[in-house]
Amino acid sequence: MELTKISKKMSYMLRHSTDPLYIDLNGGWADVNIIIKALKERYPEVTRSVVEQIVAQDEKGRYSFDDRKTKIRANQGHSIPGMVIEMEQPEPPEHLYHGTATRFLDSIVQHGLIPMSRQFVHISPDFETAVKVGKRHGKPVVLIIDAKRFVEDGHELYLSANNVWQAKAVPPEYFTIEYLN
Ligand code: HQG
Repeated sequence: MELTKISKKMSYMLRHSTDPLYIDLNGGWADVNIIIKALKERYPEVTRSVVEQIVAQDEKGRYSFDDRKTKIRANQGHSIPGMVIEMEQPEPPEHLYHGTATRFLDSIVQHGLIPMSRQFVHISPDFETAVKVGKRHGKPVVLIIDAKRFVEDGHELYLSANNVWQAKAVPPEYFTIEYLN
């Protein structure tokens, strides 16, 4: 069974679909049965146990069930306007990391980090993860973010349920560029 393809479709529905049947803007929760029904239209083999398997095995922890397992949500990465996902705001470590591609650097240095098509700029807890994220876009480069100073200066920094830090924007004075060999 094509679990990755099914997961991509589900991720799209939970993060980007504007069909109000699927998702509650307040919290990002969707009814599991509605999601299964929608997935079945494309992948008839989908059952509740397939969805449970995808949630349990996702290598980035992209999804959560609610306590009763009647609702499901993506933990981060949404683009739906007005959707509010509950996130913690723990004290950050001194530094966090944003992986990107060298071809974006000119613009990033000029404008700072902005969310582009998502609701938030995604920020990794460690350097290696940032390199992986950057590689998705081309030749990777890592921005080292002064997370502690960023928060001390009054900027909001959130932590998603699957350990991805998120900010509305990161101005250039809060990062330095670490080129990779
Ligand atoms: C760049 C994956 C030009 C930004 C990963 C990034 C991650 C700018 C790209 C998650 C810019 C947006 C997110 C500016 C930012 N000018 N480019 N001013 N500001 N950018 O994919 O962080 O598989 O939306 O550096 O694991 O790469 O979706 O964000 O390169 O956690 O679950 O614009 O996606 O997770 O790209 O990745 P993306 P991202 P999932």
